[in-house]
Amino acid sequence: MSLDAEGIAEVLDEIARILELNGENPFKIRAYHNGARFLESLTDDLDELIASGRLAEQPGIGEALADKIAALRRDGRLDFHEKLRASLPAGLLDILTIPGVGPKKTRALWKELGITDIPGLQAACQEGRVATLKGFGEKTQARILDGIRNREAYGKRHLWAAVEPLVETLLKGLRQLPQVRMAEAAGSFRRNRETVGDLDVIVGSDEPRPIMDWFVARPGIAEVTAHGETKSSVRVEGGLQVDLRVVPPAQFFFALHHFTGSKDHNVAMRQRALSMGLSMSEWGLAPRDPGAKPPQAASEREVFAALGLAWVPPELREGHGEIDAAEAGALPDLVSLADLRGAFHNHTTESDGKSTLEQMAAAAEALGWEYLSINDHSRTSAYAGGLEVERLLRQVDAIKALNASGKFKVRILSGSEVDILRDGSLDYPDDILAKLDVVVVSVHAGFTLDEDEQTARLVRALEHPLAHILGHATGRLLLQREPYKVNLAKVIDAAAANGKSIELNAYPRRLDLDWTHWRRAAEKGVLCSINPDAHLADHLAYVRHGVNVARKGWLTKGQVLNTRPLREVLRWLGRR
Ligand code: DGT
Ligand code: CA
Ligand code: CA
Ligand code: ZN
Repeated sequence: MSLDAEGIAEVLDEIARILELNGENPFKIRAYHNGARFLESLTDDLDELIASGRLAEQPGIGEALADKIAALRRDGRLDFHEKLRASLPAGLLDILTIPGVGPKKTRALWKELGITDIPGLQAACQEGRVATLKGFGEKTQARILDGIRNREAYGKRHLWAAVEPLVETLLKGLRQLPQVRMAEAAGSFRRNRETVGDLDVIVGSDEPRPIMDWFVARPGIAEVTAHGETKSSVRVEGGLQVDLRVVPPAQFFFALHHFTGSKDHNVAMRQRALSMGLSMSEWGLAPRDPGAKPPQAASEREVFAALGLAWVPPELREGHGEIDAAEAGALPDLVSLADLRGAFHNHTTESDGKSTLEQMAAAAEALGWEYLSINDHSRTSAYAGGLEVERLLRQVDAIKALNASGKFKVRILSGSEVDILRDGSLDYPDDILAKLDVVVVSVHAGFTLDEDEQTARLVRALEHPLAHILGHATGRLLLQREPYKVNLAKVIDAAAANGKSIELNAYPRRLDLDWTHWRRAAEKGVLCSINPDAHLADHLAYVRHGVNVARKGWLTKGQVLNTRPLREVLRWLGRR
């Protein structure tokens, strides 16, 4: 593969940077930069220059550089360049991509502090070592840290819950503009994906220009990456990209449907349209017969109706059989937030929570719940203030007393988030577990067991007669920590066989068990518990995120344990 002039210029610039990192002679370094600038501004034909031998005569080029350029043109690579690259620690060139950190600074970091990659640099900044270097100081150190953080943010997806506030302000602002007829968020955000790559917003209007101008002038925008007639893109502080498209109102619902996706869903819709003699795009539905009238849509429901389908809720549009279900009238009646009557798995100040038992009870009461289960950590999770048996029993008594006091109408259930130990046994003896209303069992250590061991461990915990609910089944932290290796099919089977519930942990960074597993789990008869894992009274509201994901997993009210009234829940728990 050969390189064009621009590609060759990039290689020459990189050679110059490596030479500078190696502390080479400045004239040599400049020669490569000059060569790169020459190539970038080249208007003559490069092949002709090489073939005629005139390349070496160009200002600032010379024989040696001309040979290298010719080799890069011919082979697309250069031994000299590759050897230079190999002479450096692998992560060193990455450091150069941080704004304000050039070759000189990078060389100092490398030679003085032994820093050879970005994680090493970040750690050194956090420890304050970079500020002590000659020519750096506190300000530079802080700027480098910011640069690293932004670099990460830019490359990353974003938690759904972190994007939501922006969506709300943006839609509110758009809908107040006189030119805006309709405005909705689309894409992965509308589909309730747990993370969002970029945010897609669709507006219906006949007057796009002022909307575009308004959009790119929003506060909190770090960079305007496109400002067009009907489409603009910005990067907001924190790194999220937002794409805004304006379409004529008559196209709005077709565009909204198209840009909601997913791609797989769109492909299936387009195939269905074709089989009906229609071609489908973001512009609308066009009949193959030129004499026929194109279908119109005054709502998204009418887009689906034009294809003979019931409206598919956006969260189901993943190409997982939703179109067949829509055709058969077999779409699930999805669970909603209003269906919840309480929640399990909540922490208090007794372990690592920040709100007291009474504050938690008051918050649950304010939500109109019938019950709230307190499940502080067990003794092995000492790092999280796990409760020794004595303290757990005192908490059970305190909860009894609170319920008896009549201070709150909400019924507090006593429980624990009991550690599943390495061998799958539980962290309290059975006679203690038997005193609790709700036993949530969770893994908090031993993430590195191999898949068979981890699976056997979870299965054993689920077989424990006193366990009720498996907490955060895979231990994942979205955008932070991968799930541990475990055979979820076997875990789901074990839960079904033993009549246990699996949690849908509603903490925005967990949302574990993942939405992709719920349909199968529910079909096997596993009850879902949508649990906030609250560490603060305000966190009880996280159940909202859990409901979003439960809907994405096709779950109905009947498949979620905490939609049931207290009486039924107590019966299910074996506490009546
Ligand atoms: P993201 O941004 O990675 O979280 O995921 P999405 O689903 O928001 O993807 P994005 O922003 O690339 O595109 C938004 C929607 O637009 C996508 O779900 C479906 C539609 N779309 C985009 N590109 C294509 C395409 O090449 N083919 C089809 N059929 N649809 C597309
Ligand atoms: Ca998107
Ligand atoms: Ca997009
Ligand atoms: Zn936990």
